[in-house]
Amino acid sequence: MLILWQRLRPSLNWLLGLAVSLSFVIGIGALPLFSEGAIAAVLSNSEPLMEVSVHLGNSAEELKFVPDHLEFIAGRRYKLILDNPSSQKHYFTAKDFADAIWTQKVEAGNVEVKGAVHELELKPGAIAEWVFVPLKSGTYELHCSIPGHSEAGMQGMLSIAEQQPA
Ligand SMILES: [Cu+2]
Repeated sequence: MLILWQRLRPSLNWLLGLAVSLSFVIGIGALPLFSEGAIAAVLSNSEPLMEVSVHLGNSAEELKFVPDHLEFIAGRRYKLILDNPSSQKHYFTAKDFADAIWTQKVEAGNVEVKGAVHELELKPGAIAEWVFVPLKSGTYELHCSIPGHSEAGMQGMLSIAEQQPA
């Protein structure tokens, strides 16, 4: 399953939102028919959406992510809810992590963004929801890219565990 996702990932990044037609676009011979079903299963409601929250900073203006370590399981679908309870803007910058997941969408306010995302900027009081499927297991770094913030402690770890056999 994981190997399948790893093989699919680059295609998915190019063709976000076109999951069902993917097999046709790439060529039926290149991908087994199973892939279409696998994507559909993850996108369908039968796959529960796991909600995880992370705060960028806090009301005491400490420069940290709360929590600063998040764990995901490959192949599941997540909604990561980011908010900024502090009075200054912060970034959620996780480029390698973003390359290890398939982003379905990011929702903020009345806007829904589809496509690969590597970094989000949250102004004070902002909330964003990032819906994605982790694909590649590993441990990835997270930081805020505002000068000085990472050095002051605004960094963290995002890990993706291999999917357990059913
Ligand atoms: Cu920051």
